[in-house]
Amino acid sequence: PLPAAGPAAARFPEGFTWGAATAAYQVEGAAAIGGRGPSIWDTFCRVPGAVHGGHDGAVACDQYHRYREDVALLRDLGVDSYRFSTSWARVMPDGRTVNRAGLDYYSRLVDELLASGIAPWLTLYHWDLPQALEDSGGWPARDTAYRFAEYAAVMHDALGDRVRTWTTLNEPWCSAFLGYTAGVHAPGRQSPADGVAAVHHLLLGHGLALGELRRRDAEASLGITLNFTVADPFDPSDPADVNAARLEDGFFNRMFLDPIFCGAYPADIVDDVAHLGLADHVQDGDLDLISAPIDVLGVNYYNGAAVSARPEQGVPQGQNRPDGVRSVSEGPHREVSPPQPVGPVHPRSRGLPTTDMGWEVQPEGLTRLLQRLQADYAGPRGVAMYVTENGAAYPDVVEPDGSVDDPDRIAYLDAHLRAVHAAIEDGADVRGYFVWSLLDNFEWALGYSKRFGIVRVDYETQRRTVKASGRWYAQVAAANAVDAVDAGPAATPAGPRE
Ligand code: PNW
Repeated sequence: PLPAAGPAAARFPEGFTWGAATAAYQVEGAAAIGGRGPSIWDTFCRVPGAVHGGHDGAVACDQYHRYREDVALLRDLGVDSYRFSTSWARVMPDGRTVNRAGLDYYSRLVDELLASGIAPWLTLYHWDLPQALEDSGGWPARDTAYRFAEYAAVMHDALGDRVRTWTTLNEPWCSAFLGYTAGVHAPGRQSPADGVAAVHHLLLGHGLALGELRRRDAEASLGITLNFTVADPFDPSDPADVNAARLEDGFFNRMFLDPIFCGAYPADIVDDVAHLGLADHVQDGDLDLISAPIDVLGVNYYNGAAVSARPEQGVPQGQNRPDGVRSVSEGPHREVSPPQPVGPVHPRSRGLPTTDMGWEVQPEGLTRLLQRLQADYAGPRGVAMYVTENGAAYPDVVEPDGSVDDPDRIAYLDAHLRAVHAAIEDGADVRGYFVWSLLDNFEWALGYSKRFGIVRVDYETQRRTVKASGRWYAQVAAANAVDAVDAGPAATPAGPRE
């Protein structure tokens, strides 16, 4: 057939991975079942005002009991890989002692995936620290990094015969700065010094865990997932805004990329945080562990931001952030500092369309990000990149017949996949894409109020309904291409396989 008007088909390289992602606390539920211990998110959810509506992950999507159904969904969608995280507190309820029943759950999940032809992509840490380890100091304490390495070893001993891709941490920026500096995520501390200490000990934990995994398994693909922004000065002619963009890029991106890929914290940021004691935590040999070679870099991208040294008129410090801080700033606990331990950095609206999170939709930022990572970090080290999260929250339209229309999500995914494709055309070594998320789920401080799924979850009945975006994604995965014909909000829902 003749190509339709509009954007051309974007065909992905042979063997490109099509996946979907979730995280343990956001989907599993069964918080008190099978010997699981409490994590910092169980505790945080009970702090009045911390989480929208007082929601928690006690039941979530009940994936612990419904994993067979969810794996069947993945198979019907035709994806190759499932990115999930394991709950440290399920496997080691006090952070130290192994709980067989917890390991058995992940073993069943992995077997079910493999039996369905879906590769498990395992993340060891997606924010749910065992509460016992928070009680002994949490990530600002060096000991937590050694406990994390022990946990990695336990997981590999149990699943290493079947799981071939392992990532250590998901988004340490969020753990450190949303959890320990802004206080909008668990454990809710508000300390710039704790945030900086947490950065180093999270990265040290990554390095130590990497060593344990590598020692056991020379063949596996090992890596880490980071979340990135693309920071532009709001007014490029204003040196104060240029400095704000430097800080935003420095704390979000370079503070993690530079130690991992270059074995050193960025010099400008080291100066900026000198008064917060970063150097006191860094011991001889730490940066060698942190910069040990990885095979894969997980790239999470939702949006970039224009930042300024001056706040938008009428928008107080710390609000209008790309992290949902605005939406959770009503409670008593929530009068927060911004996540950067050093400022001023104020995100400023560019008037772009926004998602239900208030995040600006900026697909070209993803192309620029991947180009930069290829040129400056992953490329020179021969590290393959995977987009491990990308997606959007939008309110669904549930039709009278129960079907779910989500044209905005299709448009978002279509535009971002084209942005990935453009980066690949330009030489970026991107090997796969995981949509966030397979399911609507517990969106952290925003509870169940935001829906990211390509599959809708009815939280009353736990019924799953594949949304129009899910059917669209299945077609894309099957074709290995974003097609001109079914692009954009006017997409016609079709069966999962054609
Ligand atoms: C990621 N930011 O969180 C997480 O990995 C997911 O668990 C989460 O559900 C998803 O994105 C959607 O929020 C982020 O402030 C939280 O830039 C905050 C930011 C980025 C990602």
